[in-house]
Amino acid sequence: MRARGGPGRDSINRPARRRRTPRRAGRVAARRAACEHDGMDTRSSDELFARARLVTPGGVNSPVRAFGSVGGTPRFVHSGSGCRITDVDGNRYIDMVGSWGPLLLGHAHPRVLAALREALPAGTSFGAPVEAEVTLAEAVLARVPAAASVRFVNSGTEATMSAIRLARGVTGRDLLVKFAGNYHGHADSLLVAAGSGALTTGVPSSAGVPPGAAGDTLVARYNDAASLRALFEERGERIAAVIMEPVAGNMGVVPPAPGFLEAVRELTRRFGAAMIVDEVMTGFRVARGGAVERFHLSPDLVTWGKVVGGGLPVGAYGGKAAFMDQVSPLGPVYQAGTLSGNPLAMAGGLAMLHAIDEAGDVYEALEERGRKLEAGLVAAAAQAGVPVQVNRVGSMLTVFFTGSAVRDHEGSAACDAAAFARWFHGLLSRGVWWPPSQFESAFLSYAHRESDVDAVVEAAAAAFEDVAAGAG
Ligand code: KE4
Repeated sequence: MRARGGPGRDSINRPARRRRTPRRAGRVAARRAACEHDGMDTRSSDELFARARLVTPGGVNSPVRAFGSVGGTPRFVHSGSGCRITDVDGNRYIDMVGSWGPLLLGHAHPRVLAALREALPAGTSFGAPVEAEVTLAEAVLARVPAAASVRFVNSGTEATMSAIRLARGVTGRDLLVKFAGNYHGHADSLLVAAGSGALTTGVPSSAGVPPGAAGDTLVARYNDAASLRALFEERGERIAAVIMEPVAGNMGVVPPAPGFLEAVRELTRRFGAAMIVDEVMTGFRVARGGAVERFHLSPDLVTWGKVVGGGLPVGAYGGKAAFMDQVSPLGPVYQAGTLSGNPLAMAGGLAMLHAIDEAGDVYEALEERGRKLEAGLVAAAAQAGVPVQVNRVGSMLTVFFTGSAVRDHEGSAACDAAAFARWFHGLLSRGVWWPPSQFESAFLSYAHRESDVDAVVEAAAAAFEDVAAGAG
C-alpha cells in the first residue's frame, strides 16, 4: 500500500514527488479516475481493501462494513473527531454511523481519551477484579434501578447469549421467542429471522446454525401482540424467554406500537417466561436509563453494549435478583470471559457515562436535533418527489425508501434498497457517511451541532434529487 499520511500530515514514507510529464500526467489521471468513487480519491482505501480481502473474509471484521448492499469500495477510516471522520485518503465526512451506536458524544471525546490515558500506565488486563468494574456496575445500576446486579462481558452478542442461557437455566424451559427483523448478535439461536447484517447479506438465517440450535427459537411479528399470544397459547409452558429490541433498530428504526411493550410483559408474566429487553443499541441512548426508563419497563433481564463501553469492547447483562443470583459462581448458570471487566474498557465506559451527566442536556439536545433532522429529510424527499418514510426515536433514525408506513420486518423488507443505495452514494460523495444499509439505524451524536444537521439535510436533498433523476 502506498504510504499516505493522515490528512494534513506528511507521511514519513511519502515517496518524493516525481516531475510530471504530459504522458505521466495522463497515466496518473487515468489511475486516479479508476480509483475514484463518488467523485473522491479512494486510492488508499482501494489498496487497503485489496490487501484486506487477502487476509480477512470479505476484507472486513464485520459484514455490514463491506458496503455489500450499497456497492462500491468501503472506505478505511484514518481518524475521527467530534461528528466527523477522515478516511485514509484524506476525505472528510459527517459521520452518521457513530461506530453503530457507541459514540453518543462523538468521536475521540476528551473525557474518554483522558480516562484511557490515565488507566493505561497501570496495565491492560489482570484477570482479577479491579475497582473500575465495581464503579461502572454501580453507575449502570444507578441508571437502571430495575436491575439488581450486572455482569460485564465483551460484546452485545455475549450479553444476549448469556441472558438467554440464564433465562433457560432459571425457568428450566428451552424455547426462545424473538421477533422477525430484530437482531441480538450472532449467537446460533439468535440467527433466525435476524436483522442487521443478516438482512443486509440477504441471508436471514446463517449457514452453520444446526437445526437443533435454531429449532428452539420461535419467531413472532414485531408490533403484533396477537402473533406472540398465539405462540404462548400453543407452547407457552415451554417458552423460557422473549427477547426483543424495545425500539427496533436492526430492520431500520421501528418504534414500538402503543401497547406492544406492555403486551409482551403481560404475556411473559402470565406464562412464566422471562422478558429480556435488548438495550445494546438503545441503552443510555434513548434516555439516561435507556428504553427501560423511556417506556417505564419492568423486564426480568436487560442487555447492554455500545454506549456502556464508550467505544471500547463492553457488553453487559443484568436484571432481577431471582435471575442474576443464579449466575456462576453464585448459582448453576455458567458464563465467563478472560477480558470481561477489562480495566481500560471499564475506564472508557465510566468516562462516557460521567461525560453524559456532566454535559447536562444530552438527551434534550439529541431530541431537538433529531427532530430537526427528521423534518429536514422529510421535506427534502418531498421536494424531490421521492417517497420515503422516516422513523425516529430520539437520536436513532432510518430513512425507508417506501411510500408505506414501516411497522415491522415485512414493511422494512419491502423497501427499495436500490434507491437507498443511490441515496447512500449521493450522500457519501457529498461528505456524509450514512449507514451503508437500508436495514440499519443512523445515529446522531451530541457532537452534531445544528449546523451539521443542516449540512446533512443539504447533502440529503441533493442525493434525493439524484435518486429522482435515477442517477448514480
Ligand atoms: P455486538 O456483538 O455487535 O457488540 O452486539 C450485537 C447486538 C445485539 N443487540 C442489538 C440490539 C444490536 O444492535 C447488536 C449489534 N448491532 C449491529 C448494528 N446493527 C452491530 C454492527 C455490526 O454488526 O457490525
